[in-house]
Order: sequence, then C-alpha cells, then structure tokens
Amino acid sequence: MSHLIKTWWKETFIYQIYPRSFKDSNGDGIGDLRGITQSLDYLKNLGVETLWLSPIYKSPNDDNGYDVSDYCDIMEDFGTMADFEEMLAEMKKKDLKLILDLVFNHSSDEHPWFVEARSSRNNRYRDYYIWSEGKDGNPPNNWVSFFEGSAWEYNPATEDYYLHLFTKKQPDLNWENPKVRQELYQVMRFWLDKGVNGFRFDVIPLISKKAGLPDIEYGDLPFLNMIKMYANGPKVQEFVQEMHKEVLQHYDCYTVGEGIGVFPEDAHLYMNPENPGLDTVYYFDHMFIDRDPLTFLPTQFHLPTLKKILNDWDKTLDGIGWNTFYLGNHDQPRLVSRFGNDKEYREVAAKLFATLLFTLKAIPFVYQGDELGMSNTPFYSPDEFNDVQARNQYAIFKSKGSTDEDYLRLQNQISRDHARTPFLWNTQANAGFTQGKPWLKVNPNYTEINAQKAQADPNSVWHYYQKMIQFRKENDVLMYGDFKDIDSQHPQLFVYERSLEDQKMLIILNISAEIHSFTLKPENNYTLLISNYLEVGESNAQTLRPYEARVYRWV
Ligand code: TEU
Ligand code: CA
Repeated sequence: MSHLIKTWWKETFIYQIYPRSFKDSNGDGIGDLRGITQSLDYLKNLGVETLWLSPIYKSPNDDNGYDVSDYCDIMEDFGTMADFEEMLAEMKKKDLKLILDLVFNHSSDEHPWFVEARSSRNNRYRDYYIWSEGKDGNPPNNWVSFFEGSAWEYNPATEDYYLHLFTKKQPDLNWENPKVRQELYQVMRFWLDKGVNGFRFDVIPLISKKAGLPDIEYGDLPFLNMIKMYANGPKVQEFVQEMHKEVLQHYDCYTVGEGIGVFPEDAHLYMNPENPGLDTVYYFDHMFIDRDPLTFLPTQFHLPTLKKILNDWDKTLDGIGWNTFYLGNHDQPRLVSRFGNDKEYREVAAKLFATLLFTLKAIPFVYQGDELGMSNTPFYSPDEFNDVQARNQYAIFKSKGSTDEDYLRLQNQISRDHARTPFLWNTQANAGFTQGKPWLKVNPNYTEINAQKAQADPNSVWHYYQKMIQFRKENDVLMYGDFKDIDSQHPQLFVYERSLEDQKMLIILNISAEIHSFTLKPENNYTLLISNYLEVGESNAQTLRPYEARVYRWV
C-alpha cells in the first residue's frame, strides 16, 4: 500500500510565489528575488516549508517568464544569479525547500536555439523545433493555440511553419530529438546541483505530439477535443520515465507535472511505481466545473461534480501515486471570488476553502495571497490587463464586433490577471508591494485586506491558515489516512471522513451562503477540533451557517 511509504513531500504543502507580483526590493515596480529573500520570515511565520516559484529564468516576458530564452540564467527584472544563490542559501538556513518551474514544452523564440533554428533549413538546431510545410498557402493543419489563433506561424527564412501551442513567441520544442532531451536534462542537473528540491513541469502532457499531426475534429466540445489532441501523446510516458532514469532518480527531489489534459485514466502514464516518472500531477478537471464546455464562459459551480472528480482521482491513485489539490494559481481568478463569496462572507469562505485544502488526501497547493483571502481585482478598462491571453482575447472580441462592456464583464470573472495583481503587504502606497509604479494595478481593497492587518488580528484568514497548516502537520490521518465521501450527491454540503487505523476525522463543509443541517451519528462520540466561526455553540450543534466548516475527531 503506497500510502504507508512516508516521504517529506507527502507531508508538506506547497506555497506558490509569482515572483513578479510578490515583493519589489528596488522600486522598479516588479517583484524580484531579493524581495522574496526579504519575505522569508513572513513565510516561515505562516508555516511554509516548501516554495514553488513561477519561472525566474531569462525571458523576454511575452508570457511572463513562461517563455524562456536561457534556462540557466536569471531574468533581469528579477535580479542576478548571485541574488538567486543568496535567496537559496537563506532558504536553506530557514529549512525551506525550493521547487522551480521548468517550461520544457516550448522555449522563447528569442532562445538562441530558436534564433539559429529559424535562420535556415540546414541549421544544426533546426530539429530542436517542430516544422511543417503549409497547405496551399495555409498552415499545415487546423490546430489552434491556447492563446487564440492558429498554432502555426510562418517563418519567411525557411518558407515553412513552426508549431506553437501557446503564443507565437513560444515555439514548441521537439522532444523526439534526443539532443533536445539531453539539453533539458542538463538544465535539470544544473539546478538540482545548486540544491533545489524539485520541479514543477509546465504543461508536461503536451511534450509528445500525435504522429502525423492530424486535424482536430472540434465538434461540439472544441476545447476538450483540442486538449485530447495535444495531451498524453504517444511518447509522453517514455519521455518522463527517461527523465526519471537519467536525472530525477539521482536526487532526493519532488516533482509535479502540470497536468493539463490528464484525466484519471491517463494518470498511469506519469505515475508508475514499477517504472517511475513523476511523483505527482496537478490535474485540471475541477477548473472546468464552472465553465461552459462549449464556450468556456463561466457557469454555476456544481459541488457534486467536484466530489466526483475528487473520488475518481482518489480511487485512481490508490497504490500507484499520490494526489495534489489546489483551488487557484497564477492562471486562475481568486478562489474566494470564484468558488465562494468575496462580499459579506469573504472571510468565512476563505477559511472554509483552507479547511478543504488541508483536510483532503492530497498535497495542498496554496497560491500567494490566498492566506489573506485576497479577492478578484475590479478592472475598468481593457488596457488595465497585462496578460497575453486577455490581450489576445480582446483583439478577437473586437474583430467579432463585441463591445468593451462585454469584454470587461467576461474578464472581470475569468482573467488570469486577478491572481497576478500585487501581493497586499500593508496599507502604505501600492499596498507596500513597491516604492515605484507597480507593473500591474493593485487591488484597491488593500486598505482592508493586507498581511500586516491580518497578522495583527488573531481571527484573520491568515491565522486560520497558520492553524490549518499546523493541524495537518500534527495529524498523520490528514496526510496519510483514507478518504471517504459521505454524501456524494448533496449540492451544498461536502462531508467526508479521513481515517488511519484508530484515528478518525469527520469534515463538514457548507459550501453555500444558505443554512443547512447535518445529523451526527448518535452512536459515535464527536469532539470538535476546528471551526471557522468564532461562536460554535454546542460542539455537536448540527446547524451549519453560511460557509461554515467544522472538523471533528470521532470514536
Ligand atoms: O499553463 C497551461 C495552461 O493550459 C494555461 O495556459 C491555461 O490554458 C490557461 O491559463 C487557461 O486560462 C501553463 C502556465 O501555468 C501558464 O501560465 C502559461 O501561460 C502556459 O503554461 C504556457 O507556458
Ligand atoms: Ca524589482
């Protein structure tokens, strides 16, 4: 039984930092590595043990660092290699672990490999990327990019097209070429030898392309059909297993693959005790619950669907791997606004989701600012957005004759920039993020929501996170115990048990603004351990208030 094998990474949680938006140390308006180094005490106080940094490598920033032009150097905006070494040394002193974000499906078009590759058909780097002839003056096939428009770009010097599943400044690397794989393994060794503790692999399911690059049948579910074409290609398993054999097995490190397009039936491609690849994947299923499958527009969140996803993954991974769980990251709107309530119930809702994150059988991923209950930022004009995805969508909206109002209504719900607005430190100018002009607007609610205020208030969301972090650490049952969903169909209550030998916990979450009742079994004896409301009344009171969360021990 895999759950009996204990490892450090099953017991930790991952705190994600988006360096551009965390803390600016030099007044240029952009967060940086020194800003992170200066903030380590804040993170330690919260109970953080493991940090994942979104990409910090040299990049022209077409997609904020997810377009890398040198995998072994630091982005100028973020500092120097010396700043990195200092940051890592300080982390080690404080017993913090560091996970880097490797973007290996594509590089930047400004990476020297691509600069060479695009210069002529017989360049030695040509096969580092994916090229194809056009069809009668059109792109080679009907593949579209995740960021809108054809996934092919014409290159005049070679008179053919290169593939880019993201922007045209993010050409896809050709993993079929063993030289490419060796270069990337060398990058991994470079960082592991410096002492980093693991990697998050960006869009790893996309690295192996379907043979012959056939057209997509978009049909009624265009987004899903597109993902099915791009993800889990024929050699993905071979590639991740090779990566493990060549590099990962030689280090004590943790890996998580960003699992776009990985559904439970695909998990075995990445996780396999007999022939290991990655330790975990970070699946996307629940990011689609509140999105229309056809248009991808926001729809009502449906709790039984979330439960089904959690149950399916739990069953799938039993014995073959380990789970992760998140509700937000740098690509998603703020979780409290999206799944909960960012008005009168903002604090209890944020605490409820913290309870969910830290009591499931999965490594919790917390995105910076979620410990403050940070909410979506109101955007009033299309040019307030920075994200390349939002900017591309604007061009498409305009070309279809839609209004700015329609665009703003949509982006105010789904934009990735909600997560990317600066971290709210205090009530000083720009929420204490920078002394200069911030690269992206600051959420105006920083006078109410900020780290300084939260740390001073013992009932804040911040203190609740601190408590939940500690609580999980102290209870093996929360890390290793079995998960059992009690009522999979209830539309608003999520009730589940965790059990490990004689340790048993019952978690009750009211994921709604309504009042609900729940009956505890009279034959058992329950002790309330955690609640997100101050007044709990009788410890076995069975009326749950809006967004109320409770954790009981029972015998
Ligand atoms: O994201 C992968 C991904 O699929 C997202 O781009 C997703 O389609 C989009 O956010 C939905 O709104 C990873 C990174 O997390 C993201 O920041 C990068 O832009 C992308 O890969 C390309 O590297
Ligand atoms: Ca800076």
